[in-house]
Amino acid sequence: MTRRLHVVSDVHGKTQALSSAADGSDLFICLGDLILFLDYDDPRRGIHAELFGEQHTAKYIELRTAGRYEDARALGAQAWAGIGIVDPQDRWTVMESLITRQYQEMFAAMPAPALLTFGNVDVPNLWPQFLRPGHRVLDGETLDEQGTRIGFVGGGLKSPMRTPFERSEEEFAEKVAALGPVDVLCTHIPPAIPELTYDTVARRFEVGSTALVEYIKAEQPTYALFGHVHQPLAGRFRIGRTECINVGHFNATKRPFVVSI
Ligand SMILES: [Mn+2]
Repeated sequence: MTRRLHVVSDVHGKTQALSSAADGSDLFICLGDLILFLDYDDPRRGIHAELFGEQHTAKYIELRTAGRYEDARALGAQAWAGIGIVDPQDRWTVMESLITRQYQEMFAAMPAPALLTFGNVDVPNLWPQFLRPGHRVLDGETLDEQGTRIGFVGGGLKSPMRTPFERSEEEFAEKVAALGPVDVLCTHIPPAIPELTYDTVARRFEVGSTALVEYIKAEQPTYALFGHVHQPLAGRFRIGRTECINVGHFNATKRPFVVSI
């Protein structure tokens, strides 16, 4: 029996659209990046804007877009000092409370049942308190859905962006190796294929995984589904018989990727 699968990734605060993203599906999957720190298209949205205002956020986005991460960090430190918070632990306490509020809204809107994994812009240890019945988090695990094997690996890899959930290549590769053969591979980040990792608007390469490329070559799942790159040079790429597909930037499209399995 074929089943209709809806997949979203990079939700980044699009709560309202998320609540109806599973409508008409047999199975719903979310590949992470629920939090909105910065909206590169709208300096009024997100945690940075909430803390430091639109003007500072616009400047911060400009520096990061130019690849000037150190300058962006210096500007950030200045802004924290400006609101009287200097100690990194105190900063985290403030961030955590804002992230927690976003998660409250996101998980309330998250369809159930849902299969979930983490993005690089997520804080995994804050998830358990918000999960509702029917929400299942998978990371380095495979489940059998009526004869279709679906494997999940969450998180990102170390990057100059220093996002909240970045793993070492080794740790990521271990998670991939734990999957065994699958029909559908679900990850937040793409395999390290230049067409899939290049963002045409940010004009830089995001980080992809070579462990995923090796896994796909060896196991040849039918689909490798992922998100992470918001405006990819290629939304699809073939590796042997595997169709590698970026499910799209839900924050912008407000639509799930739909596939029959
Ligand atoms: Mn993202």
